[in-house]
Amino acid sequence: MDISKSQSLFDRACRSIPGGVNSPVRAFKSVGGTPLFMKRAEGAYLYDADGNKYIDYIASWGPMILGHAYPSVIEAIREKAYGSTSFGAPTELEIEMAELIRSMAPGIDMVRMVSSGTEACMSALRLARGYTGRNKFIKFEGCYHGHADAFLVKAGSGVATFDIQTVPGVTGGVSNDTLTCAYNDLNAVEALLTAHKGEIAAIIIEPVAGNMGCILPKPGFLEGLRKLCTQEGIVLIFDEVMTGFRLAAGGAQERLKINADLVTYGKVIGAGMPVGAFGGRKEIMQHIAPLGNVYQAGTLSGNPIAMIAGYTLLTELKNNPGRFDSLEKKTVYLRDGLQQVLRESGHAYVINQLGSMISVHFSGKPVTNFAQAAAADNKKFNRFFHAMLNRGIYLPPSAFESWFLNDALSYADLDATILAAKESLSEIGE
Ligand code: HOZ
Repeated sequence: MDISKSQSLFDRACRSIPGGVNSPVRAFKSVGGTPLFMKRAEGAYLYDADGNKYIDYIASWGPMILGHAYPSVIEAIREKAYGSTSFGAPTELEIEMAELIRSMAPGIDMVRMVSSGTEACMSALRLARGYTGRNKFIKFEGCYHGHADAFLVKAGSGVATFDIQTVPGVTGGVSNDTLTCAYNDLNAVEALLTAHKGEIAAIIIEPVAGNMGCILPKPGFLEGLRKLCTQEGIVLIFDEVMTGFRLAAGGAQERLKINADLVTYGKVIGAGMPVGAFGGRKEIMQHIAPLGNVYQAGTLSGNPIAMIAGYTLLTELKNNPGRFDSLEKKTVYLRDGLQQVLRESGHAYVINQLGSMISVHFSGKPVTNFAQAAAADNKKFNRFFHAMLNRGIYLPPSAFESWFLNDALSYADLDATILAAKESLSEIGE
């Protein structure tokens, strides 16, 4: 495969952009090789600068639920842009967007728009602290809630991919208030609550984790967190940046039938435009400025282009709930096909899947937390990644990321992916 244009773009990028990329995971640093520079994408396919075509399993890390360049979304953006790209003043569309989110996601009395998932999580944490008057919070090892200082402790995604133990620049003063324990370990949470009685403002969690590969909550785990939070007056925050409007119209809350107190969303609600939001119970949300004193603001918040893109995508999802079934059927088809070729290959493997999130860990043991994900043969994943890429399949360039399916994928694409996996597995060696 000729990737000479990507190679020369990367060389050029490295002269002006740190590491040649604007977000670390996409640098391919852990899997090795040259990151591919994309030119365009349509439906289920990505096209790089050299004109190579790939079946996409990243979906811009979640939002392209119906595929890239979805016609009604593109048309809505085009039309809206003629009316200006930003006002810094309120618009009716923001109310419509808030009402739409409330009508789809359970337990959202009020919602505040921001510009990214990072902002959503950082603002939700500030709000939880302001509301409870407490400083500490619990996050889970391998969960990633964006790059705000407080969350860069035992974080997943790029922090795990590059094995960064402590992030220079995050002060002890900040990280001392971040308590961590293993995903799916309710006893560890209880121990932290006992040790820090009355000090914990929030527990934040990805209800289905997507930043250490895909990892599912064990039965009873989220229910246990819900109960503990209610008992102790702790704000339960679901980070639904990946799961929101993907696992169901009402996200993980609907799919898993558990309500959080606050929920954070990201790129999905902008159909891939830079946007995020946090919302939840009125009793808590009313502490946000200008109703309350927990300050949070942004000129780009509620940006008209981001709003119309997200509004169009979410409306499509709301009006066609069959799209979630279709997506899930495709994911189960892929899972079963991968399972068969993995079994035949003799490689030890674990596939975790829920809805349209799925990932493969090369491990002989169940993968239910970060330590288990890290103990898998991730060097083998890196070889698998390249073997798949050479066959035109674009997986996340790290074992610590979930794969995301989009509904533009055809069954022929899935068959091609399964065949590529079969060939790749025999190529990568032990
Ligand atoms: N942190 C993102 C995945 N969990 C990757 C972002 C990107 O490189 O676009």
